[in-house]
Amino acid sequence: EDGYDLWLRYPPLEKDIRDQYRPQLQRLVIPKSEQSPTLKAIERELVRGVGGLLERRPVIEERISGDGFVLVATPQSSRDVRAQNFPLKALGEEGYLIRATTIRGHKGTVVTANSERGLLYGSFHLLRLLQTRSALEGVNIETRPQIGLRVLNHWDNLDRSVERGYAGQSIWDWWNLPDILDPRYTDYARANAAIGVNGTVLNNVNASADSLTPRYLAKAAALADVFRPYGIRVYLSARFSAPVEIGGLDTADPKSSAVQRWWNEKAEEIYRYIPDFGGFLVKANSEGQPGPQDYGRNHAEGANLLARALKPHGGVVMWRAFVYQQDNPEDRAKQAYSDFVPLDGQFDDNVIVQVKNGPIDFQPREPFHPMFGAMPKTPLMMEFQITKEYLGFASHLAYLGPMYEEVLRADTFAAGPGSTVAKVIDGSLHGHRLTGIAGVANIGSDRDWSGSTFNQANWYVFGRMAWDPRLSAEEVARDWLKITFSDNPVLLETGLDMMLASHQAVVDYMTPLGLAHLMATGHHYGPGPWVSDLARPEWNPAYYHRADKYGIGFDRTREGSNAVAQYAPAVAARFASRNDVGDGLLLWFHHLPWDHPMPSGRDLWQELVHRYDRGVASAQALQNQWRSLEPLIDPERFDKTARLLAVQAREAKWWRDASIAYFQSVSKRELPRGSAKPEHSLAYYQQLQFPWAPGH
Ligand code: BDP
Repeated sequence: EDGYDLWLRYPPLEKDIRDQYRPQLQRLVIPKSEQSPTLKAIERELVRGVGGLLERRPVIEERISGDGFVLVATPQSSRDVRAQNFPLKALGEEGYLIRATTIRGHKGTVVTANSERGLLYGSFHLLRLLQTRSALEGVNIETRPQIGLRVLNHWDNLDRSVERGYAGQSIWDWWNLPDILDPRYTDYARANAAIGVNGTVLNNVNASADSLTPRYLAKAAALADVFRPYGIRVYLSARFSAPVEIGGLDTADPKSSAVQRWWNEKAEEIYRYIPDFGGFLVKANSEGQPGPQDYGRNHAEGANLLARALKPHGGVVMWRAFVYQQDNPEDRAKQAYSDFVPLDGQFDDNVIVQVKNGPIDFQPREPFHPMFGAMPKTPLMMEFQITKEYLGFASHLAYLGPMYEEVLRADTFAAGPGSTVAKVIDGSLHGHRLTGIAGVANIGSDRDWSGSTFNQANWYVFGRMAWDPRLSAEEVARDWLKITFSDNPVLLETGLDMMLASHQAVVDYMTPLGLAHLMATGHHYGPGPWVSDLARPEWNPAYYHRADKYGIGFDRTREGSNAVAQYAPAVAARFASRNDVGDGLLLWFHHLPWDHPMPSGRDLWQELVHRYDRGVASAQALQNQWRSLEPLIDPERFDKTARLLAVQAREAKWWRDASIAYFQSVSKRELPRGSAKPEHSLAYYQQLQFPWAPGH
């Protein structure tokens, strides 16, 4: 058990369960009118999955000949399915139906859909039913994805380094592509198809123009060929200045006809390599990347340039809203909204604007981004980070399900109560057909893909919530635990406790009470709340916490930066109120005196220390809980996880001690009784250096 199998683990189920399933899954009927690679993939997966879980290979049949069949077919490919008249209309291109039924006197299960892709997703769901020991009798599942583009963003460079990647090198072996096709590519596609991911952006948003050269297009095309049977489209991050860098032009100005021609021809070329190419992801005028503003044009003009090149081929542009500039020193949290909201209505219809979940940058906790709900005429897609750049890299356990859930369920009030972020991105709030969600991948060449077993759960929950943003973090975690380990009730109870507590634990020991961006320079791993010497003000932790002798926090109310005004009035009023904002975001929106009374009866200073202590205690608890599971888990995965949890417990204390040492030096307050002094002096924590931290 080295973790390679992810949620495609098919070890034999417990004997009594196997015995129940066997008669129900004796024969596999997959009519294949032609040589369809997707149908072949389905057959391979079902044979492997059912065969493994039940320790008995199903027989493959052309037609149903007895009880215990699994019929996987569309109405076009099977007369038996046609005759049943299943209600497939509402399932769209990717949805599916799984139903227990009787056909010509034989009892069995049907997986049906309007397309082979639907059959693929349905087949993986059927396997999930077995993996989670769910009953097949009377099964009746109808589902379709709520969001159209469900994509991973790989921040992978052509030299195989991964920006903010903590699980080895890039899985794309660019040098040896297209000739050598690592079997991992197929397993990657299987793993994604199993959770409904249908797109992948292969290269870093800080893109090299080389990815658009013929040499690299051939490599991307080879990957696209592997992924296609699994319903996964390939996208590329495009560098806005590519016409200059690889096109020999002297400008990348969207208004230049030479530039327009260049992109049109580039798009034609790409579609010759990859006929179903998905489109471009673009980071422009952000953190030094080139963009339309270099030529006095706005984001819409930049996005539309690329959109028009892709339009004839059916491609889309995912244009990122992650922008902040030096000339907006007042409040970085406000910039994306200020730049983009005035452009609402100016984007072409194959542009979707990709917005990070919060207004700053993947911090352990942020409020939802104020752009959600504020651009009714523009489709907006969510960008979550799966890799944990600001949550302890691959080392710390932080199950992100609760964080995703918190954001998706947040109410923007854009069209009255109930206007959740989920409804913005699934298109239902403002009637958009183009919808999307992206996750910055945590995948690398490590044997277990994500650097730890529990990190796999973050990839998993991203996919599941992308399909259905209304799922709860808890139900997904329960499925994942069953599939990854077993359905032992003790394991499930403890595992769920651990997973559901882990994100808040990290928030508590890193950035409690709505603090953010307290990480040290360069590595984003350890504490550096004292840092205040970086060139740009908004790169410094001190800019974010604003702590001094009198108090702490960022005033974003009307008296401060007034960032609250970017939210709908009901939300703005809540965020602007010290009493209603809730302690999770208190210091995000308010600068308060150290003796500000908290609902707990403590004052703010004591509460801050208490949260750090609580975070350390939770990290310790994770370690102890895991230890109690030793008899229930295979030694390999148990041991690696135990070692990582020991690292986390130690580093939670480092975070707590360093942060308290610093904040105490500023607040000049006594530690509350019972709270231990930091182990070392502030100077000790300040001089720690990590020049070789991964993921730069
Ligand atoms: C920040 C990362 C940086 C990314 C940037 C982005 O530190 O490496 O390039 O986001 O999303 O979180 O573009």
